[in-house]
Amino acid sequence: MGVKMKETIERLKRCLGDTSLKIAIIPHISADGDAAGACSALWQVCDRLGVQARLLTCDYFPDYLKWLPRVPDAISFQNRPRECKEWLREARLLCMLDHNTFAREGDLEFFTRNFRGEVLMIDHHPDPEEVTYRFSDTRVSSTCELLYTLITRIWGKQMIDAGIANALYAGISTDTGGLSHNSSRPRTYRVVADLLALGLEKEYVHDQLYQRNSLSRLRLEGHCLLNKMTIEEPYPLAIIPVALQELEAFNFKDGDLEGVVNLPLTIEKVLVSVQITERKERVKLSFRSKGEIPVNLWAKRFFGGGGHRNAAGGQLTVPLEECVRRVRESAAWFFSEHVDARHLHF
Ligand SMILES: [Mn+2]
Repeated sequence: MGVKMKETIERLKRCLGDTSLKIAIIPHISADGDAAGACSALWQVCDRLGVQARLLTCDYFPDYLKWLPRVPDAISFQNRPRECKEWLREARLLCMLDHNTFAREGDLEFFTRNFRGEVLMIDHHPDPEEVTYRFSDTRVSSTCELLYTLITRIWGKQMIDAGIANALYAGISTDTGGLSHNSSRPRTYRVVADLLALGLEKEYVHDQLYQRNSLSRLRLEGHCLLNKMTIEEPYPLAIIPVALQELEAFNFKDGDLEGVVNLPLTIEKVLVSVQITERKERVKLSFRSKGEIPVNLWAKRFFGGGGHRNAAGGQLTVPLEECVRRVRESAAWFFSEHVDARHLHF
């Protein structure tokens, strides 16, 4: 831990020691388990400190994350914009969790960029924006792992109770595919071991996250694999384009396609997988890869997005077919520029 980090922790500790402080906690658009887990954990810490917090989101949390303490109390800018704006005027600390730029806060961006108080960022994506207190480390498994370190450095392990441990573990587990990727550092397992000792209810969290599928969600997954997935030979690339109409036919709810993009990578020779999903006003893209292949560069160059080396996202406001065409066309560039020639063929 560098001097600057120590100094930042001291300043942050003083700042959060003031119980008259009001804080706003904000996840990224289309919150995932890591964003929601971190927001839940941080709000629970605020509750224990007696600090008033609100969780503001530009959209809605998916149902499979609503068991997380405090997540059901989130205020959405979609249906309660006035309350969001009011809290952002009153709050003195804004906490952006699991994202590196205000640009990932959807319609809240305009108001958060013009926020007058201090800003805390806790995140693990590359190229973070400059803010007052920045904890950003691309080597950690998840924002929740980094948040654990921050909480215990500031208040000690006694700050972590079962509710906070569950939330932090939810983030670590979902961002690593159940500790399968992004989790090669011993530190991640030490954090999980600590969380277990501090009351983590691991079976409960697994059950909530992974064993509460609806029948229509599982059928949608089957439809994607059976009818939609194509292998884009000669490249070791799978794509899964899904139209809005199909989503509606399967009674789609936010979060229902979570993890589907990872499934093609279980095919031996597939090295890159792209999920292309048509939503109401845009087409969302989700990129995954194996090993050294940097799909974030592909997402950034052609699809207005970015992310991690092995997991990235993007979006376009063009029709679905046009988006699929651009993925196919730019695949030639991506595979020749960024993929080792010996992996070039399926
Ligand atoms: Mn994350």
